[in-house]
Amino acid sequence: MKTFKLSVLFIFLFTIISCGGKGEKKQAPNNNKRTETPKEIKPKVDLYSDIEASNDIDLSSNDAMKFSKEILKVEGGKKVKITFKHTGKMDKKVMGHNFVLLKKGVSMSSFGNKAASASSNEYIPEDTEDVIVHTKLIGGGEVTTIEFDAPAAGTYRFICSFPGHYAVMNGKFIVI
Ligand SMILES: [Cu+2]
Repeated sequence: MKTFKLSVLFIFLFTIISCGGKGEKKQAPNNNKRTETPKEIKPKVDLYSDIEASNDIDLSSNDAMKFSKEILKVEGGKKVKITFKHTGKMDKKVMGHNFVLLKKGVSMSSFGNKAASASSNEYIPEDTEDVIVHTKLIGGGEVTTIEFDAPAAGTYRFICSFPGHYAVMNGKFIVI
């Protein structure tokens, strides 16, 4: 009888181990999925190639502190025209916006912090050498236009320098 009971026990244990083995095998496809995830992220990096270069840019902002575009792409060696509109209703004293194109390597936060105290000059520090070009500060319903020569090929940052805005109101300006 004892031998029979042991045999049953062995068969029982063998079944559990086998099932366990199958369970592990089932997890294998999940591990494969993990390695597939970076492949899915890759197109995000390539997104910029989907954006066509245009040197005649329409950019807007609103009362929710948002730029309508976060990636601007232009062709080098040509003029760039930016028509910048504030589609909100709030006054520029409380929700003013501008477009400030920073030179390469300029930190958005260090410039943004300096600019916040330049209220007498529409939040552009008067002696700054950090800026390529900027628009005037506008409030709800206003539109402003600037024209300038595209800087050298590369990626630049643009921000709104109204106090507290640069952290959310910023984007990349790409010259190809
Ligand atoms: Cu702003």
